[in-house]
Amino acid sequence: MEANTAYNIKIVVIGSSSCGKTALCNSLLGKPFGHNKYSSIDDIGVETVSRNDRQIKLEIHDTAGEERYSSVAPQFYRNAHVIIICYDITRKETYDKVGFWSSQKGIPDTAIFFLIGCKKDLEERREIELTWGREIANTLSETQAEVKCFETSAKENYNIEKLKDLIITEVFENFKLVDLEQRTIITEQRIVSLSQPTTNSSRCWCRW
Ligand SMILES: Nc1nc2c(ncn2[C@@H]2O[C@H](COP(=O)(O)OP(=O)(O)OP(=O)(O)O)[C@@H](O)[C@H]2O)c(=O)[nH]1
Ligand SMILES: [Mg+2]
Repeated sequence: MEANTAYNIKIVVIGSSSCGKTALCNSLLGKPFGHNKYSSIDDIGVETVSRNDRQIKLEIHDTAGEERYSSVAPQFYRNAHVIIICYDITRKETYDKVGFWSSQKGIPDTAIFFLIGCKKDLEERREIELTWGREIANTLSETQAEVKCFETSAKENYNIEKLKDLIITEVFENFKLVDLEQRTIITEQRIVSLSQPTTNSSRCWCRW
């Protein structure tokens, strides 16, 4: 009976200002690369994909990395299945902040982490080697499940499908199906949850 069941994967994308979060989110959502002039405010996009007869909604939460929003409100992480921590391979200071972002208050213990080095196409300006990214991912893996690290380019659509596929594979391997059954609807203004993730499925509540 899985064929008609919709599953929902909540993904929160975090990292320092201008490291490429919004461009990555747009790529995951199949939107073309464009030069973003403005810093993001928190934003949500949804991409529906089909895998093995399963309809899967990737609910992608983009966040603002500006200093004045130097952390993300804990409730933003509620029920997140996946946390993508981004850094910019051309700016070491964004790599140095990975530890800060990984230890944000509110990130569920069960969340699966990906560490993504953005802007791989800018090789001539590279400051961070992939091996450095993998080192920090290994360090993070000491306190949570294995953290996968690789590089993407939103501009050249490089490794975007790989990231999407790995997210789906990892989530279906690590979460029970009941934890993924769709329990939110997206309205123009907000996401309304239709059930509690744990016991009381009759109660309604809003994420914000
Ligand atoms: N060459 C190249 N530039 C990129 C890539 N991704 C993002 N950029 C550029 O880097 C700048 C910042 O990208 P954003 O995606 O807005 O960064 P952000 O992390 O969302 O920034 P904030 O919302 O301010 O925290 C923009 O000028 C993008 O066009 C990429 O893969 N390659
Ligand atoms: Mg942004």
